[in-house]
Amino acid sequence: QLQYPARLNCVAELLDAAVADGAGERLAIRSDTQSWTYAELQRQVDRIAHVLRGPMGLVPGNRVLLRGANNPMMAACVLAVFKAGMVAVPTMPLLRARELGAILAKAEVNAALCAYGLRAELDAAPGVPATLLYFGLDAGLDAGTDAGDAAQGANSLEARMAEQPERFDAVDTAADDICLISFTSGTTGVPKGTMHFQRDILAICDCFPREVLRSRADDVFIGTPPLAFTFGLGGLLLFPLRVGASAVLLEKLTPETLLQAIERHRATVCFTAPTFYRQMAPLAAKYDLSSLRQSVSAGEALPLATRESWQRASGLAMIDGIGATELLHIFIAAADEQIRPGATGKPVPGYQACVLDRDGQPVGPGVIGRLAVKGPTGCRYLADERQRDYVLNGWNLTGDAYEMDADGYFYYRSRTDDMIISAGYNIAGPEVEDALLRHPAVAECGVVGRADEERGQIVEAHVVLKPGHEAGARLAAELQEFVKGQIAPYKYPRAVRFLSALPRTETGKLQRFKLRDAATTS
Ligand code: 3UK
Repeated sequence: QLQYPARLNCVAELLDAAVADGAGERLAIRSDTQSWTYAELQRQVDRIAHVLRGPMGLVPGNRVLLRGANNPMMAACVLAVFKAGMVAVPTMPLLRARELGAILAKAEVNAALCAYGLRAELDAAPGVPATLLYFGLDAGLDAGTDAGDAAQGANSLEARMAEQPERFDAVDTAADDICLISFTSGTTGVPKGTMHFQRDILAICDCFPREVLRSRADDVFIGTPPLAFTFGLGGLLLFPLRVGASAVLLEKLTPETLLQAIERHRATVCFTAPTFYRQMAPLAAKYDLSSLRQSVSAGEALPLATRESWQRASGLAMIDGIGATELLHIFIAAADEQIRPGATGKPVPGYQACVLDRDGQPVGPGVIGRLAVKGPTGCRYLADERQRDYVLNGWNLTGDAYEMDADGYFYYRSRTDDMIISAGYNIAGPEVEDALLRHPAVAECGVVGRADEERGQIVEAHVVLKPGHEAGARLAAELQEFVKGQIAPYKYPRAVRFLSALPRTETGKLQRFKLRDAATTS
């Protein structure tokens, strides 16, 4: 299994080693406006690390809140915090002041580096640290957006960087020093902070991308997940660096602009969520996607209908992978000839997985139960009692209902709490969603259980239509009949509601609780 020395600094391995090995002139990070080689990235990271130690007066172990969109400076800030032996606390760009305040307090943050364009909510957050620098200020000044910009120049990270030496020796951290506190999106209750070690950063690079994706130095990684989400941090920064490849970081993405960017940058590996693939598929014919060799889907279940439509559009067999903030990255996946329709895949080499019943006993093939995972990374909640619910005898309980087959493939069914029980039948919403997505009028859908006196719960579908289709009782009845023709008739949605959009998190996850709330309050 994976072995790391007792002392290591992940950035010494990811960046300094690459430059020492001659990768200095290779492209590391590109955006629409910038292009940094490995040597340039190293200089930026080192200067930021000096700013953290010198002008900001921080010491190893201090916690630094990070706030920025996907761009080279944000990437350099994360790496600098790791390199300086400090703890990065990345935050999602759309978070509001109150949510940021909760993170500042919970993570006992000492300092912050914040993109100037995202300062408003942080400045308004309760408990914002006094030690705070903005980056990307120049962009704001050029645009002349804000009269206060000049005054803020004193707090510019770049201005401080210019005064610093070019080389910073990575702090000699222990392999199990914490370097990252990543907050879950928190669909229920207070967000949970998950703590990860220096060696965990390398461990995720040495599992999924090496064993399943088979990433190489000539790969160009591209995609949508924010660097503040571990899906994006791994896929769009750490994985490419580990093999001397390059990453394309893009700030504002739509299905069209992602397709354009794949074409323009000749990207080879794409990371995004199922909805994006679903929306890109009908547009793909207009773009040259011949450079792509793998498309990775994660964040929520990949419906078979979506897998098929993206495969038709791109010619690529998709890699579905389940990951979690608690486990840092993907732990079950399959690529190429290992792909089995309907299955997420098999445990990524390095990880073990099994399916447990309510009492924590393993169940055999073909039985739905609770997914349990063990591997080089795992859940360590920051001061949270929910640790007891997530980890049982070293096994991580992800909250997902899964089924295994006789060959050891794992099939996602639903979130454990989302299983719909109707008239004694267990019905998994995602299966009904997959059936609905096959209907030509359906663009997006979410299926939840609605309380029902007679049946306990009924299956309720929330449907977003493609342009040119009319919502109404006729179409609802047609969709119901359609589902009955696709899967066992008892699973059909007894209620159908039409919406203009589905509620989603910044990470692309359907917020089923909002659909359920809407279902009970009307
Ligand atoms: C769900 C999936 C079915 C599942 C993540 C890749 O999503 C990530 O982390 P989160 O903490 O959510 C974890 C939960 O999301 N999920 C994710 N991927 C899949 N369900 N099929 C999938 N392929 O419920 C899981 O428990 O936001 C994904 C890498 C890093 C990540 N943090």
